[in-house]
Amino acid sequence: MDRNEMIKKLKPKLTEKRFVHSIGVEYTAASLAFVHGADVEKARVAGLLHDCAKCLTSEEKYRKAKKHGLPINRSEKNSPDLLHGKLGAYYAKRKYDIRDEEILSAITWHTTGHPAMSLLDKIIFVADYIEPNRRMVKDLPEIRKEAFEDLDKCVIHILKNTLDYLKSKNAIIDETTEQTYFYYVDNKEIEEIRSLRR
Ligand code: DGI
Ligand code: FE
Ligand code: FE
Repeated sequence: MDRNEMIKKLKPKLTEKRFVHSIGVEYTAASLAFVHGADVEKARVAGLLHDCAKCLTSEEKYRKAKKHGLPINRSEKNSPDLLHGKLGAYYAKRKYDIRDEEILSAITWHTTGHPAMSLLDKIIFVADYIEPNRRMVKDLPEIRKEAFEDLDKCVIHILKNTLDYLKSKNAIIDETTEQTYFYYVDNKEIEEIRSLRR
């Protein structure tokens, strides 16, 4: 399926705002792929489709995820919007004919992140947060700079701010979001210790 065909299918599934965001993530992911040496085409496709299941209602997300046999954890049961990554990957495969596991993984994990993400996973996770149409959030200019200079530092910064935000709202925190944060904080520390020894 070429890009025009994907867009023709995707546009009616999203609100205008969500569609504009998706194009923003597509191009931001491509730019990050240039800098970090990832596959630009895969970054574009994953960016374009990452929120393809976002504009269903919470009930629909829960119902469709259940119907298609996707695993649903406790926090997803409480906040079914969290399912739009997994459900999005399902639709990317079934409705947009995406067979590439790297693209499907990046879509699956774009909201919570995941410990030991691939380069493409990280690019989509970050592009989603920094794309130009995103409304201003705390530290965004700094986070945008980090995205092109130190991707892991940027991932940590985004997760830290997301966790702080969720805690301030008393929202239920998905264990994957928290595990991802600790994974990258630990990983960075280990890297720093190694570089001191050299
Ligand atoms: O779909 P987008 O809005 O483009 O971005 P996204 O897929 O990153 O979703 C963002 C929302 O997800 C934001 O409101 C915070 C929320 N979120 C991220 N991690 C968690 C979470 N919500 C809950 N309840 N728990 C989490 O661990
Ligand atoms: Fe999303
Ligand atoms: Fe998004």
